[in-house]
Amino acid sequence: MEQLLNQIAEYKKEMSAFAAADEKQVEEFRIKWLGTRGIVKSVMGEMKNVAPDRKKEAGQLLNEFKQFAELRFEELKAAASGVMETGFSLDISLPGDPQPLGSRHPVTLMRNRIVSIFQRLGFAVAEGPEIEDDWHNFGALNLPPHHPARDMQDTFYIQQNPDWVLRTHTSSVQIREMEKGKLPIRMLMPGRVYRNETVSARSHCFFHQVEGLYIDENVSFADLKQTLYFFVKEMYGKDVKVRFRPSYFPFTEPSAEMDVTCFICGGSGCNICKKTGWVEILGCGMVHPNVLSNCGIDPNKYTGFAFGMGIERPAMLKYGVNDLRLFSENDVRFLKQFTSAI
Ligand code: 2U9
Repeated sequence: MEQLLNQIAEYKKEMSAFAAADEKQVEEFRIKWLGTRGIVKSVMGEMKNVAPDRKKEAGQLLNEFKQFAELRFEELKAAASGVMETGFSLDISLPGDPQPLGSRHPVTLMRNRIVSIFQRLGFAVAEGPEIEDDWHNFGALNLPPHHPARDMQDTFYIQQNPDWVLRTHTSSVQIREMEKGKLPIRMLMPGRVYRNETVSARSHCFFHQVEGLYIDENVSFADLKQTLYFFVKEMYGKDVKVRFRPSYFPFTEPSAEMDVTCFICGGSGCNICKKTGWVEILGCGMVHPNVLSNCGIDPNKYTGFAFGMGIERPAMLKYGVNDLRLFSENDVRFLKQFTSAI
């Protein structure tokens, strides 16, 4: 009996000291200790050699020994299969869950194309808030108090504060840049803008635009034209022709709209250009002296040009999209169709 006690103590020590590197070694442990010809079984067989008056004590001891071996086996199995104390199973060798890869939105692709052309001319990108105060959206831009653009019909006003609007153009970001007083300014303002319009295939209550602003000493209309010529050649190809038509914006004087020969029909006349052979792509002009002084810039020393263009229309033409609403429905079947390097 004493010999059995010592033997069991030795075996327990051996089992405790054993560590399995993998599940194969756990199985080897099971066969050695708990298998049909394993050590536990043969130790249990010692029962027949124990004196009758100590059989009860030996029975308890042997049962406890068997439980010890079983528990140790469970521990080794859990450690090898990565079952942690929390009960979560983690197998780091399994492949990860597949993450479906998204694609860039067509409006983002078109914005990036436009922005990258002007960046090569040294224009930096600036962003600003979509909720604006009346001054930055209208007042500073020389829009008089009763200008139709301020009408509730055209502009979303914020109920809690009549001084706040959803910006109707990104020109408000230019005003913020000019107010900082750091000149010269050569900046591009891409962003989302809001107009109170009924949503349809051709108009939406929000859309995206890119505006640009260049202010320095001696900036002229010739600089404006050359900058936009460069943009058009990069964007639509070197064979495209350009024309300027006089226009009116309260924040620029003189103002113009720029057309390019229709890149769908090449100028011969189609539905897109309404048979005129020309497509309007942007508005532009020399920054009005009132706008400069509103932002603390001396109009006798500095001049500047500005331009603005929508993003959705060129994106619709390039990608053959015929309904503006598709851009904001977030239907992945629509979105996954567009790819590009930028
Ligand atoms: C400042 C001064 C002048 C930005 C300009 C336009 C002309 C223009 C429209 C084109 C299509 C907006 O997206 S659209 O509806 N924009 O025609 N934007 S000049 O003039 C500025 C901007 C900022 C301080």
